[in-house]
Amino acid sequence: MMTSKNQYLYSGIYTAILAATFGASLLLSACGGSSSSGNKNQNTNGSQQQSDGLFAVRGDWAIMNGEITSKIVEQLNTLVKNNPQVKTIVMANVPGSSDDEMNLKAGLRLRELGLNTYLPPGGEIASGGVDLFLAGKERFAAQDVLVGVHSWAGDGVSDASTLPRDHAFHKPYLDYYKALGINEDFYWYTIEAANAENIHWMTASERVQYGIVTRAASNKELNMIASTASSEAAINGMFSQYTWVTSSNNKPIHIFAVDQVSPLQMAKARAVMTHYLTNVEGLQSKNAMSAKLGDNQASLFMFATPEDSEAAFEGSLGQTTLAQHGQDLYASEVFVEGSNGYLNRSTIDARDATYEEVLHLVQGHGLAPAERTLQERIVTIANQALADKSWNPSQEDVNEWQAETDQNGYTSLNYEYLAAAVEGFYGIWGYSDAGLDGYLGTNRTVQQQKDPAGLALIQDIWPSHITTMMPISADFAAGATFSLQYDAGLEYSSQSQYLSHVRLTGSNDSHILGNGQNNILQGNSGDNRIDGAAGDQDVAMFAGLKSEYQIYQQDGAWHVVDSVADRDGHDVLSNIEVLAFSDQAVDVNDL
Ligand SMILES: [Ca+2]
Ligand SMILES: [Ca+2]
Repeated sequence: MMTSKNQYLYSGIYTAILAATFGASLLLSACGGSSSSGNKNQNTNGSQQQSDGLFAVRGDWAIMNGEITSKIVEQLNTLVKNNPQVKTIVMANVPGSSDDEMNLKAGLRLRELGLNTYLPPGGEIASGGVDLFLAGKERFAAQDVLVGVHSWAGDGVSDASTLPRDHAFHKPYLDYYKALGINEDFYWYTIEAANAENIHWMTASERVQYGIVTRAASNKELNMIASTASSEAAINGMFSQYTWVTSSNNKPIHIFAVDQVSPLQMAKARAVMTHYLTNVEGLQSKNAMSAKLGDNQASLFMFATPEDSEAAFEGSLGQTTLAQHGQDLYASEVFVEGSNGYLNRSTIDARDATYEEVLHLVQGHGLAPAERTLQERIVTIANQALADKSWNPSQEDVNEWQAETDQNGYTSLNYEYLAAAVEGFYGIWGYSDAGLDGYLGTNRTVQQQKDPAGLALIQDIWPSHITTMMPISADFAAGATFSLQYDAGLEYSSQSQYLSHVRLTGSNDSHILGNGQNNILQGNSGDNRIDGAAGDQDVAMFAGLKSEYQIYQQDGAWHVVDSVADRDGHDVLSNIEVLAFSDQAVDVNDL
């Protein structure tokens, strides 16, 4: 009698949001649905991936993407047999099952194995996917997740809600929930919540009422962190945090971090890496360099200090295979947007090296080996910039860089030049009269005058604005407005003018001013003013379902008031065209 429970659809606006938040490659694997042939073909990872593609293993996490089929019990058994270390099934996007009978068997097996289930940031489960999630011994979730339920139909039944409650067809589900310790009220609620053709996204209070999750995800879990992301003991012992960027050939480009690196610093490094690897129409394709990074198992290693990094590379980390294609970055040189270092860079004795170090990884282990013609062009322009003194490193540095030859046969000189030119392009040195290693192009106007070939090079590869979502530090002060527009009175705005999408974190009552881009902006749990400024598709994002907010217009501004405490607060919006909730995006003209 078992039928299928399945439903999932994305609207266009979520495609844009997911692209900004996770990058295009992760977007693909997150964009599934029973009618899409995509989710069976997308997970073609390397050795860590099961051949059938439902699970991708990262240390003790198994990341699940796609529809549940009649093979689910077999897939689960294969997963734990081949990966006995797996403790948690991360349900990134599981839209439903095509075989409920096998799905419920798999759930009982999952519980028997004592596995946990996790709904990561942006995670979505619906229908049969929810049934499997409930089998987790411990079930935890990020805040911005979707849990969809509905009734079932089939085997001559138009809708389960039309059957009497003592009908035998209900029994397998009731027995299943009972075995898992879930109250049978949940089953009756699901078949009334929406018919089989529709879906009901559970509100925050419904998720609490029916015990969907047993606890919230911790900060580290939110960053998809595992202490055993790699099988190499040296890495396991050193790094407590892990995340990754998915390459164009669907392999992980690793980001490891020690305890002292904050989750937002990791998020920034990931956003910068994703930006470098995002395809933009009309510009250099990133597919080949991204695939090369994936093939190389490229790794960014985030340490507290340069001394820690040096000790690690001279020690056991240097012996690992991952270190062969590794790049380090220190917590002391990652300035999260809105943090003190970011806001007051001219007054502190440090600089934000995120763009530089992540670029070194992308170029050295992706671009240079995969795009030889482009790499040769970079070398030529670097030599020219050095000769005509638009770039002025010390002779000592030049000597040192020219003595270092990498795996691609290039010296360090061109890597250092490209970083200087990219930092100039994205305004990182806009407050100063000289950039990295004396690079004169501290803004695009000067870059055009002093280093036109360098400017043209960058504009052929990367877009004018950062394409990914940047988090703003929880320290950004209450009452202050984070500006994405250039303002001579705001030193940091030489850089922030090139951002497109930002989200406030923490709980301060701080504000955001967008720019001429179509911005995607998100407040924090405080009361925020969010201004999209120019642009005809500025989006304000909210964590919950539309039904959980009171929305009204007052004095020409939209007020959006969250009914769930400590989540989105009371935000006031101007020049915003779209409100994006976790279940739907709404044009303000339709409110
Ligand atoms: Ca805008
Ligand atoms: Ca808010």
